[in-house]
Amino acid sequence: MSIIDDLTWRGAINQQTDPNGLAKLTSEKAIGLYCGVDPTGDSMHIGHLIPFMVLKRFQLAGHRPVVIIGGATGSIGDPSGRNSERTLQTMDVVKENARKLTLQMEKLFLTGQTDGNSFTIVNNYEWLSQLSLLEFLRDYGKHFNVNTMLSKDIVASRLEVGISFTEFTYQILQAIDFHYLFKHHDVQLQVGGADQWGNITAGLDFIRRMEGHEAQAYGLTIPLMLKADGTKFGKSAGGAIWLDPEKTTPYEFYQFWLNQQDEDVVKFLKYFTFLSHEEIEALGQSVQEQPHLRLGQKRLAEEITRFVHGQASLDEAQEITQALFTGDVANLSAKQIKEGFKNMPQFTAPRQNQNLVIWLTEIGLVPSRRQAREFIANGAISLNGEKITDLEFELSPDIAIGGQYIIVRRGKKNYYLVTLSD
Ligand code: 485
Repeated sequence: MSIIDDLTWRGAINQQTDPNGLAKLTSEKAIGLYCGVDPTGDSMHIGHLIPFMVLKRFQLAGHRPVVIIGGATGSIGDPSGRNSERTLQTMDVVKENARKLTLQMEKLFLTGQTDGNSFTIVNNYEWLSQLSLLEFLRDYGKHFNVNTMLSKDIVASRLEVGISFTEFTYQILQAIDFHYLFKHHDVQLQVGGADQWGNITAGLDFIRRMEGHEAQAYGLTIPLMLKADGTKFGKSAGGAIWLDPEKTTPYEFYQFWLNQQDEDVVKFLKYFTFLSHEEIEALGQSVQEQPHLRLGQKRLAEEITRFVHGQASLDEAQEITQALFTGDVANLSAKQIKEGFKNMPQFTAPRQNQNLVIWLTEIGLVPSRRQAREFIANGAISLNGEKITDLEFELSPDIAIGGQYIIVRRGKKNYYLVTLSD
């Protein structure tokens, strides 16, 4: 199956500038293609992953992906999809963000790669920062028609509230990039999310102006991801799902995928895994016939966590998941506890021996001693995985995991993390 047919099957194509031309070209030879990202933040999130996984699919099919880190464009900010002017960030912040995104990108494209696979990463600050004002106006600006620029959705939708000359000019910068990569990296295709259509077509127009009408360059966009229930994709209660393990731990990342609705699983397997069509269809059947097994969700969470964070982090995430499910938490490491309990209720307790009933009420975990006694007598309380039913139980700080943590579980599902203070 051709790469374009595969993308179509995955539902990953929104618009194409010339579907037949691109299908023909990609079946005839290995092409260069690119997608850009702006370092407006210090990490990518899972929404960014979709176009880059499309690039990766091209790479696996023998094509040559190029990634642009927008050190220059990111210092301006794309007006696409925003209804108000951005506040400029300092160049230092943009630079630091660019460094972080470059590392994330290298991890995605280089890990587990065999030598044959080509991958290039460039920063558009390299060439865009070299343009002088007069060069910009004479060699580039002259080829852009303001009427066409105004008609782009992104600009048109901003005319009422206003748009600065700076943001208005953004599309020219992205167009210069496409032309630059066309000339210097033999790139013939730009990929992006649906909101990038206007910028991508601006680049194609510019390439044709400069290189003639026969120039073979193409654009392809990916649909905006929606969930079956209409809510926004990619957000959890705690906000965006980041690729940076410091911002979203691998355990949280794994859990996010594990908890997806049955209705969304097949769509996500198609977008976020490299599993074959047969494997995805079999998982889809399992989700329909035996939804309680959650095989689709499990496989999805495994594949994408391994791809983004590696096997070791996946193993840890699964160990934490398993321990919290069975209640057998005593063998978790301090690091695993920190990850797994990040979003659970937290308490602190002084490092001293104390009667359990008093301890539970004094740290505020249970509202009254009467209730604490009731819970304990009913066998509802366990400490680090061990059920305590003795009302006279004397709690010693020695039981803390890593000298720091005591995990309290009440009933089957309620976990609390108590950190001993010094
Ligand atoms: O030559 C280019 C320079 C910069 C860009 C692209 C080509 C970045 C682009 N203008 C942009 O703003 N991208 C967004 C970003 O950086 O967060 C998002 C898009 C989304 C998808 C994703 O990047 O909104 O649709 O393309 C990778």
